[in-house]
Amino acid sequence: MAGVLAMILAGGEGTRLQPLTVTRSKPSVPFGGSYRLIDFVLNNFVNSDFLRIYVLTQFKSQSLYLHMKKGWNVSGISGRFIDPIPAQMRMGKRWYDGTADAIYQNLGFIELTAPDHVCIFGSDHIYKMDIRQMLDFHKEKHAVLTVAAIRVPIAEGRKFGIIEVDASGRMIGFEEKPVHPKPIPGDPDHALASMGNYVFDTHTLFSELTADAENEASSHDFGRDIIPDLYPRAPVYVYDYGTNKVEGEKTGVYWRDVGNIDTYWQAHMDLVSDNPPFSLYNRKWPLHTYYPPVPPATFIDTPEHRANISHSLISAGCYIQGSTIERSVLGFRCNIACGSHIQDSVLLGDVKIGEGCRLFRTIIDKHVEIAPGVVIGENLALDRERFTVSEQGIVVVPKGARIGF
Ligand code: ADQ
Ligand code: ADP
Repeated sequence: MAGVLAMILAGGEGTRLQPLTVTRSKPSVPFGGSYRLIDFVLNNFVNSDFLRIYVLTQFKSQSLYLHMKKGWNVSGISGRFIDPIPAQMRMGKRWYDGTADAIYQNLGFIELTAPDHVCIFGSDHIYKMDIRQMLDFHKEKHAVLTVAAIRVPIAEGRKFGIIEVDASGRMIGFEEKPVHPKPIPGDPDHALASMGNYVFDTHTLFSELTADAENEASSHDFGRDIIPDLYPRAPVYVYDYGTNKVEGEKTGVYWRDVGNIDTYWQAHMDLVSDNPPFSLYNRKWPLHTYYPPVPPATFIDTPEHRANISHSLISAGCYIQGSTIERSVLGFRCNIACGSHIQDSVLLGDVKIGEGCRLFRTIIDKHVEIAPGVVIGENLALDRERFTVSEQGIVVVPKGARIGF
């Protein structure tokens, strides 16, 4: 697949995920115990056999950079690379304006690799996708641009680019984040949303981005400017993600935008539900990430309390003494003292919980220490005074906090 280059947009500020994005960019937010958000798109490329990948960073990129260096270092094998590119003001003294400008400022890297096709993908979503199938579709249709799309409930339509297609799959309408999203004909409850993943012919990408850069009225964004301008005058096609088949997968397609605390928490609850709609166990689609050198998770009964764990994901390096953990996800190196009860919660890693604590519907960021006997998530009025509480009542304890000392 020498003709394909991947450019991953990983500069997202993630303001709606605060406080998880106070020190790190959205793509480096930990997810699912052992992973970071960026891992899912990287695994999609690597498992599709595409190994020429640039990752464009901008905001608060140190944590992302470190994760990539430790977990995704394939440089050195000729022709294969996964390289982070920091924003470098190559086009003058300014950061990236929009997603199209992020690519425009790095066209030089595309010239260096001279691909036939450039895949421009976001890095904020939980999903699996065999990208080869999207590329095949793009070639079959002789498209200059192909946009991946998924059906979403009409009420969520205003968060996305909303697409209209003709019977052949050609784009005939596109509105970025419309106030009144158009439903799919014959299906009034759903709209067709752009997943923010694009396959471009290199030539078209160059000419469109160069013209856009000269347009002072443009915000230099794929969704707001490039796509609406291109589809009426050139063959832009829409790839239906619902038809994508990942080898070894037993569930249907799953795609989640974890843009705010509630959707981030809900995607974790999906992982620990009775029949998880997203599997971490498909050996044909291994989910690579960085694993720290820590021992296996350890569970110990104490004379007074049994360790009682159900419907939970517990990462390596955790040490759990005589506590109950239900429907929760624990990242690396969580230490839970005896007599605690953790339910419907997400601990990002390096968290220390004292004896007899109770956590309910709580997200705890890294490096947090909680004193014995602290209760979080049962009295939201009190929690609002000390923590961030989401619309749906999920409490978030920020990174590095020491609670109850
Ligand atoms: P949004 O998700 O709102 O809409 P945006 O915030 O631009 O789009 O983020 C797209 C991707 O680019 C993300 O992965 C983000 O991390 C990254 N990114 C954002 N700004 C960046 C910058 N300056 N430099 C580098 N990377 C950056 C888009 C589309 C919609 C589509 C949704 C799907 O515009 O049409 O429906 O994605 O979620
Ligand atoms: P994360 O919570 O994203 O894993 P860590 O706390 O493990 O972040 O730190 C990862 C790296 O990110 C650190 O080694 C450090 O280099 C950088 N980092 C974290 N927080 C900050 C900060 N407030 N300012 C600058 N760099 C930071």
